[in-house]
Amino acid sequence: EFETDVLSGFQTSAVLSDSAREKTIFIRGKLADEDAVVILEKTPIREDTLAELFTGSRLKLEMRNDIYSTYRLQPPPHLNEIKTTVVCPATEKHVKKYQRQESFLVEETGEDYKTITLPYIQKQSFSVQWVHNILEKKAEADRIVFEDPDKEVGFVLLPDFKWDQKQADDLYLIAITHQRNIKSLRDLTSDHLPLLQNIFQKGKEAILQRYNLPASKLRVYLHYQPSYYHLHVHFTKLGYEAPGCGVERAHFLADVIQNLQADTQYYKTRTLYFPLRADDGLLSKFKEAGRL
Ligand code: M7G
Repeated sequence: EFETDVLSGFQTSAVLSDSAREKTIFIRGKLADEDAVVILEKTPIREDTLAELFTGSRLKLEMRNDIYSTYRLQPPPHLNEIKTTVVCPATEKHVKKYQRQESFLVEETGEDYKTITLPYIQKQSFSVQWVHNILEKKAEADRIVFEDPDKEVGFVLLPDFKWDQKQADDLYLIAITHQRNIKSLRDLTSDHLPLLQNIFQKGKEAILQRYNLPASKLRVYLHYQPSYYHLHVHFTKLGYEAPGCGVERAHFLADVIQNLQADTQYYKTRTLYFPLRADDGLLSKFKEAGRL
């Protein structure tokens, strides 16, 4: 950890979205002449800091009425941090990802995938450089929780950048495959079962060891469509509703494994359903093809 003033020159141009309930705000702006997106998020109050919060804070009374009173509590600085994520330089696609938008459910047949989706994602998807950096230990190497280095069935398990690792209540890790040619669920066949089973098994074991959280407390799933087309699996704590992770895109890894055991072509042939935002280029492609 080191201190930096990178955000002191940030010029806000627009609020892309915010949520009082999630205590987040997504801002677009300029950082040293480059487009940037900044995400601010207040983090959960941790039980293990309560004693310090109560003894070490300044308290101002706002009102008192009968048995009721409200206060403003000013915690010591280290208990009053805001989790901050910066994307810079941000592309137009990043801005769209974080902008509040109406969404529409798309029905994608196996044929639609080949004729509409695949050509689109081949030209239009986010860079997966950050994924390669993790696999090559060029970034986040010190955050790796577990690695199986095998070229075929291996993967890296590490905290998702949505998780600050301060408390297990919002535990969020991702497992990234060493294989680089699997874009998404649609590429999977029964040939990938050893890989998927390996991630499922060893991922759960590593999380039990490191965080003392058993499999019965985990939600293990893939997104379709993902934002990044390099196969990865999400591990989150059951009961935690991660911001921006609606149910519509989630496919349980356990189901994926069973579906492939039953039918090797399952994800090549099935119709898959997922939401797309109003301004998503892929949505326009489905419209142009008369599929919406
Ligand atoms: P996804 O299903 O492709 O997209 O998941 P989503 O963001 O629409 O859910 C990618 C996951 O990788 C997300 O949970 C991101 O929070 C996480 N992620 C993205 N980036 C750029 C990074 C990164 O640089 N480091 C880490 N550790 N996680 C990231």
